[in-house]
Amino acid sequence: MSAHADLVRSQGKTLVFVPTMGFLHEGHISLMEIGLAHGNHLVVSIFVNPAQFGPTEDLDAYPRNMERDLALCQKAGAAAVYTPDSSKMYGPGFETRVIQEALPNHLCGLSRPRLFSGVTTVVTKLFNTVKPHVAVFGEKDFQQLAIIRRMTLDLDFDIKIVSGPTVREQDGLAKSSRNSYLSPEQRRNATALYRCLEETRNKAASGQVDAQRLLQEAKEKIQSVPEAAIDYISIVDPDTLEDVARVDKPSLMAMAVFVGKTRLIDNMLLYPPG
Ligand code: PAJ
Repeated sequence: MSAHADLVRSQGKTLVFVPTMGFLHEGHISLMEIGLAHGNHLVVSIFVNPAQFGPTEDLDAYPRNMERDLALCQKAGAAAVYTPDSSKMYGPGFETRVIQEALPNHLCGLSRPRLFSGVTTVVTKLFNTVKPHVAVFGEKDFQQLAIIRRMTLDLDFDIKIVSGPTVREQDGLAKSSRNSYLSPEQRRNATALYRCLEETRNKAASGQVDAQRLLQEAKEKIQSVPEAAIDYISIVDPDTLEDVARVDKPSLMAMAVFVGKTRLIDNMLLYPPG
C-alpha cells in the first residue's frame, strides 16, 4: 500500500481515502462519491479494527462480506482497496496507542472507553500507510469526525478532512452495518431514534430551547419503545461536545440506544428559532 501511494503521488494524482470496517452500504458509497469530487485516485480500506472493540463487544460477530465489498468499491470507482490483516496491523510487541485528552470523554467514549483510542491509533497507522491528500469521514459518527479533525491538526497530518452527511433508509433509520443484527420487529422499532431527533429539532426550531426539558421528553419517547434501552441522549456543543443548557445556538443532539442487543447511534443538529 505504501509503495502504491508513493507511485500515485509521484504521478501528481490527488489521493483520496475512505477508511471503513466493511460490510459496505450506501453511507460508505456516498463517502466514496464525495471523495472522488475532491481527488482522482480513490483508496478504500476495509479493516475490522480489534483495537476499537471492548472485550464484551461485537468484534467476532461484526458482519463481513469481502467479496461483495470489493465489487461495491470497484463499482464506486475505487482504484485500490487496502485490506490489511490484524496480525500485520498489530504485530508482535505492538504497544503504542494514540490518546486524545478531552473529546473522547463524552457521548460514546463514556460507555466505550477503548473506542476512540482504538480509532485514533488505527487511523494514524492508515494515514501513514495510505498517505492520502484527502480523507472522508461520515457525520453519522459525529464524535469520531471531531476527534479525527482534532488529531489531524494536533499531529500535523498534511491531510484535508472532508465530511459526508448521514445516509438514511427511507423511514429515516441511519444506515449502519450493525442494522443487519436487527430482527424485522426491532428494525421497525429502530426508526424511533430518527423520529425522536426530528421531533426535538422541530421543538427547538419553534422556540422550546431548554435542553433538560427537550431531553426529558426525548427519553420518555425512547423508553416507550419495545426492547429499547438508552445508553445516552445528550445535547452538546458541536465543537467541544460538552452539554449545553439551552439551544440558543446550533447544538448537536446525539444518542446511543440499544434495540435488543444492538447498539445504534444517531445525531442531528438542532437550531434555535430563526
Ligand atoms: P465504519 O463504521 O465502517 O464507517 C466508515 C465510515 O463510514 C465512517 O466515516 C462513518 O462515519 C461512515 N458512515 C457510516 N454510516 C454512515 C451513514 N449512514 N451515512 C454516512 N456515512 C456513514 O467508522 C468506522 O468504520 C471506523 O471507526 C474507522 C474510521 C474505519 C476506523 O476503524
